[in-house]
Amino acid sequence: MPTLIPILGDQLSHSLASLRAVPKSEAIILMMEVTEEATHVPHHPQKIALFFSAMRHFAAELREQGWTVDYVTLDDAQNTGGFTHEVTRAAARHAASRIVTVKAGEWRVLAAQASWPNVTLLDDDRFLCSIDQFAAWAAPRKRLVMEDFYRIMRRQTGLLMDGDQPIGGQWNYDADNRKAVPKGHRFTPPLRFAPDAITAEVLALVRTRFDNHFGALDSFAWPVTRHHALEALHDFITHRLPGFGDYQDAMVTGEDVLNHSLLSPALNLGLLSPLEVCQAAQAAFHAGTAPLNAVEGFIRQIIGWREYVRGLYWFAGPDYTSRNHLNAHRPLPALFWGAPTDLKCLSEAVDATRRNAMAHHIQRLMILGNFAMLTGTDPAEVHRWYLAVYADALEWVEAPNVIGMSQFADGGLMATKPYAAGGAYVNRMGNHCRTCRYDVKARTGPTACPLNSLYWDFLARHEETLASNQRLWRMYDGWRRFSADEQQRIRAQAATFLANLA
Ligand code: FAD
Ligand code: DLZ
Repeated sequence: MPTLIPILGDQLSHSLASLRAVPKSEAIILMMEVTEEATHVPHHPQKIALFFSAMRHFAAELREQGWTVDYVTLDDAQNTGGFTHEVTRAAARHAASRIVTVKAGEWRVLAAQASWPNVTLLDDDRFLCSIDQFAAWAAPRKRLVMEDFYRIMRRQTGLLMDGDQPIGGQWNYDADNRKAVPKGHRFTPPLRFAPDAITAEVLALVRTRFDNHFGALDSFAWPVTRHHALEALHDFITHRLPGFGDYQDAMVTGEDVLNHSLLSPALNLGLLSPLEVCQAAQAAFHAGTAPLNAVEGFIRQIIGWREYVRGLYWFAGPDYTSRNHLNAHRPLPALFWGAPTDLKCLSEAVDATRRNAMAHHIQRLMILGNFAMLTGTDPAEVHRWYLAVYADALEWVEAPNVIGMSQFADGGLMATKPYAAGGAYVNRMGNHCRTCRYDVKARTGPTACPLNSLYWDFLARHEETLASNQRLWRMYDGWRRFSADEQQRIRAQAATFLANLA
């Protein structure tokens, strides 16, 4: 009797543990397009198309390699719309004696998998740090400092190491990576992948079934196969990695990508492995085609942040996404779904999200996340929005970044202080303020940048909870230096803005 191997949409790796565990001759692979996964949050149409197209291409590759694949499409009349029913149906259809599958990257789906009959759940070993290794590191610690974790990963992988010491003598070159983009600087646009027949069919399906979801579909150009993903990697290493560090935190009106890699969707679907991506970057450093600050910065995002947030997600437990340390209960403002806003930094970030199912890190953290936190938006709603709109959003990576890093809703498990900023930060890191109707220098008055009053109002509102945080002393000192009248004007300005925020 055959063994059923369900493979989920973010498990598209030919070296997947379940494919190694069962001989081809005994295996029936099951892949399922299910409504529940596409709608439990209203995913961006490009994200749904990316997953379905990559899944269909992966199934075709497996068949070419001689695997038997049972692929249930979304429009299959028998499709029940959920993983558990589809697995049960397939187990009966194939008279499977057992089910072998890799653990999902989300508590919700893991719980469903555990309910499948006669199932063996295998660890997902496509990460450099196992869940157990992270837990052993995290458990005795009071604070989970990413930099400490990162150094362990550097030593463990040997990336950019000279024996036991970091190449170049420093572990971290972040201080060199905050440059402003010179006026007129040209970035090389990333490779775009024109839809083939499989993708075109998926795009038509998604257009029909999910046309009420937020986001544009026509601009779809994501890598959907491993072959594509390797081309995208090569393109990044050649054209954008050399300048990756310099402008890592920059924002430029009209530039969606800058020197970012756009590799997160391919990494998170399993089309690329984190180690091969880092090794390609390291090779560019050794070949002299990319400087150390760029290569170290890039590798740190992957073996540092990416592994760290994954470990933290599982370490923190299944209730992590309902944490709300700052007691924030405002519904998500309509501008997140494209309602007009005069704040140029926000309209740029939301529009990039709508067009591309993507926004770069600083837009996610310091524009959208900052605005949500300053306005006291419910972190659970913020989390659901991020999970829905980004092509790379899977809960294990999205939730710690949103709940922990951007909303401080976990009370400091991840970030040592809230990433709160007023207009001065946005002005320093990019050029949006130059074409914004608001005056970034003003705190109050009809043309004052709303981020300024919101920032001070946020600090004032949370004084009891946050003022003892050493990293915020300077900010609270600044607040206390304002006269009582000025404090009152600032808070009134913020209150008016919040009252009008539909
Ligand atoms: P690059 O800037 O080129 O970075 C290279 C790679 O490093 C990325 O592809 C990614 O794999 C990894 N990386 C960088 N930063 C992080 C990070 N903080 N956490 C984990 N990996 C990181 N990343 C996701 O993959 N999925 C998400 O759903 C997601 N949600 C986020 C939400 C918020 C509020 C914030 C602040 C960050 C989020 N990130 C998420 C992290 C980061 O913004 C994206 O990984 C990055 O923007 C992807 O674009 P890129 O591939 O061009 O990244
Ligand atoms: C994101 C996504 C979507 C939109 N659709 C599917 C699907 O139809 N079938 C599938 O196997 N996976 C899909 N995924 C990815 C899953 O949501 C992801 O595998 C789980 O959340 C576990 O991380």
